[in-house]
Amino acid sequence: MQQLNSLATSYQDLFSIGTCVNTQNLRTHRELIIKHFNSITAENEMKFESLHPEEGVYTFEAADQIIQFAEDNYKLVRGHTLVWHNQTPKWVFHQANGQYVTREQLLERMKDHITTVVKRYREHIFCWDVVNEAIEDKTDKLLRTSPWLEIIGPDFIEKAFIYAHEADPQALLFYNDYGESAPQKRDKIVQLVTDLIAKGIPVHGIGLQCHWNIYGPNISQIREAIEKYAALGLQIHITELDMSVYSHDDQRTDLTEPTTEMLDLLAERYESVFGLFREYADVITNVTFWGPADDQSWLQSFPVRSRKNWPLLFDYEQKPKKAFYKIIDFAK
Ligand code: 9MR
Repeated sequence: MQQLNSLATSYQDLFSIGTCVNTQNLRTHRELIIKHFNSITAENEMKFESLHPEEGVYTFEAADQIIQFAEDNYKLVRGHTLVWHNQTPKWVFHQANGQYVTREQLLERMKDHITTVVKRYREHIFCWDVVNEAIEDKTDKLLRTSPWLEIIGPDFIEKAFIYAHEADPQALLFYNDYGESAPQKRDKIVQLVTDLIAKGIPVHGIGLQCHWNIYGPNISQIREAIEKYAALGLQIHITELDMSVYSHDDQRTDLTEPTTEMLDLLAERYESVFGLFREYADVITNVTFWGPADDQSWLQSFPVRSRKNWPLLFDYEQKPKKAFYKIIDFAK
């Protein structure tokens, strides 16, 4: 049988290729990850609730295991994520009597968390998603409601970047969000980052999550978004790429295998988005998939329960799909 080329090796002159990992798939998908990816992101193990479940209690075992894997196998590590409204334990925002902490107290807790985590992995993590998903996507407001915003105010974002930069001046610091190609949200992200740059805040990149599906967003919308982000003069990372085989409002749960049409469309979409990424390889410096293979995708049974999905390049058996061949063949 013909040997499969490595995805990461094929792209080594353009950008690094990543996958999110967890302590389970580092065992079950070990060879696949080692062969095809040269960058990894912890799927959950470096989030606030994983690292810092109680005040004064840090639990680093799982994150350390991921770092060790990266060291042993020469992988880059993207840090994910320092400040987020999700997967952050309640204690962070509350006093013993249940009331919110003060602005000063929350800033102190944020600083303690960021400093401890970023310093611990200083030698190993080349970039951090410092603030994740802070933009509001339903109304006209710029920032989504969260305890971070309510207690500290909008400058919680700049403070997070400043603390992260103090803890590791070498690390590249990213603002990371989803829905990045929709014009309204895109413009809000651009506004937020433009303001940070104008204030001299140490921000070095924009993370475009790119949780897409086989029907959209369309290529011209993605191109327009990349153009606008590139104009900010920062690096772009594609941080959580996947391509659901269902449109947004499709609720069907009957499929046990993807249809041929789905796999063809998936291949076509991956082919065209990677064509675009290659065109912008001077600003796009990392492309990370949100999972090494279909069976490890967060989209299994989410957001529709008991529904299978096939959003990645490798299938349940960890075999390459048509989409894989479409993006690895560009040199020909
Ligand atoms: O893939 C992650 C899943 O295992 C978790 O249950 C979920 C909890 O919020 O987070 C998933 O990863 C998210 C990432 O950290 C931020 N962007 C959206 C991702 C998918 O929900």
